[in-house]
Amino acid sequence: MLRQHSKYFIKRDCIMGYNLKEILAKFDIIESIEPYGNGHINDTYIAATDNGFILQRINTNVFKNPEKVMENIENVTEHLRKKIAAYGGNVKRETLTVIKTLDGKPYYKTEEGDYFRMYNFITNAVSYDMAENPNQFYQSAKAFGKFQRLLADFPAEDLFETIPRFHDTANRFENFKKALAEDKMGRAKDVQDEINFILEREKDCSVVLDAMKDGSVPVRVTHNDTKLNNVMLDAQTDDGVCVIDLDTVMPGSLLYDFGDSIRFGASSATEDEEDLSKVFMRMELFDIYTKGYMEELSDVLTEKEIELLPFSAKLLTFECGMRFLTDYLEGDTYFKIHKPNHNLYRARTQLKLVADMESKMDEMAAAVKKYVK
Ligand code: ADP
Ligand code: GN1
Ligand code: MG
Repeated sequence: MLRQHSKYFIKRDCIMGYNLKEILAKFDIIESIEPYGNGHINDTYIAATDNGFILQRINTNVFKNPEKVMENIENVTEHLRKKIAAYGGNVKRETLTVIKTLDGKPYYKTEEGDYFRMYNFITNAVSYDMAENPNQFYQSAKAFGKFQRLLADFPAEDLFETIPRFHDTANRFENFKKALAEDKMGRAKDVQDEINFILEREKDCSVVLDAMKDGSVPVRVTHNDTKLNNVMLDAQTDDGVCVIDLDTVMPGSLLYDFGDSIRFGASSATEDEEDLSKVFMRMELFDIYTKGYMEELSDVLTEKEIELLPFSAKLLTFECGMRFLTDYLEGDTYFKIHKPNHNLYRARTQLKLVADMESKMDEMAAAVKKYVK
């Protein structure tokens, strides 16, 4: 929709009510601009094509403190840049670079209070909503694993919690129950099966939280949003190039990162597939992701982390399904939707995946075992 209309709006230097040409000028860039990407949260635009720039409007409904978000991202990318330079990598391609405004700020705040930021465009690289072949998914595992390794010595206490309790699944469960009790839109009556499916699984919510409390699962600096489309792969070789979407880099568990990657990338279908008969977890993709991740990280994983890898896939899928259904019950205020009932379709794929994963826990554990050194 947005794409169809973009040319019309570009003629007026204005997209969706934002005068983006004027905003680009604040970063000292005058180029053509159009909507870009498939993220659910921020508004993303591409400015020019060759060695271009990515302009994003930060979603301040989701990120209440965008200035702190940018402070985190500057600190994290600075840390990554030093590491990449030390091993002789390409600092312009292997991490995001925040482009400052003419007055030296990492964002531009409009008079209306919108926050825009600019990144270098990662050239000759692609992000996928679904892997075209298993190797792409394997490469994404290596990229996220490497990201984890490079940030292992980043001081977690220096990071601002951009979304409090982001992967606190027990708290997500409470929020779900609240949305259900309020039933603002009168939608609960139509989704009783999905609701019951979630309510039956309350006990799963605290497993990782408890393990973090007793220390068997350590707190690490994690990405927390490790969807396949948050990593750029080389357009020719499919090698991992750059982990992007750094808004939620926060202290967390490595299980969140592993689990969320499996949730999204090991599915046989897209996140919003309406035909549920097409949706299941592809065991060969779970296997190859585990291989790539373990190649990068097997020496740092604790015994408990290894034990919980299969469970984390189910947990993060459950959590995401619950979040989609919560948003559906609340009237679609969090995730961007592109059609009626979009969040419901998304919730259904996640719950279908959870059920499938439950039947494959032993197979997943066996796959993990193959890659433990
Ligand atoms: P959201 O938080 O909404 O998911 P992202 O930061 O993930 O936003 O950006 C959305 C999409 O835009 C990504 O999936 C990717 O395809 C593209 N993108 C984002 N940043 C860059 C970049 N620096 N270079 C190239 N493409 C990018
Ligand atoms: C959102 O921003 P994006 O599209 O990469 C969401 C994730 C969800 C994901 C589901 C900040 O990710 O937590 O898992 O959608 N990001 C935020 O697709 O809430
Ligand atoms: Mg994204």
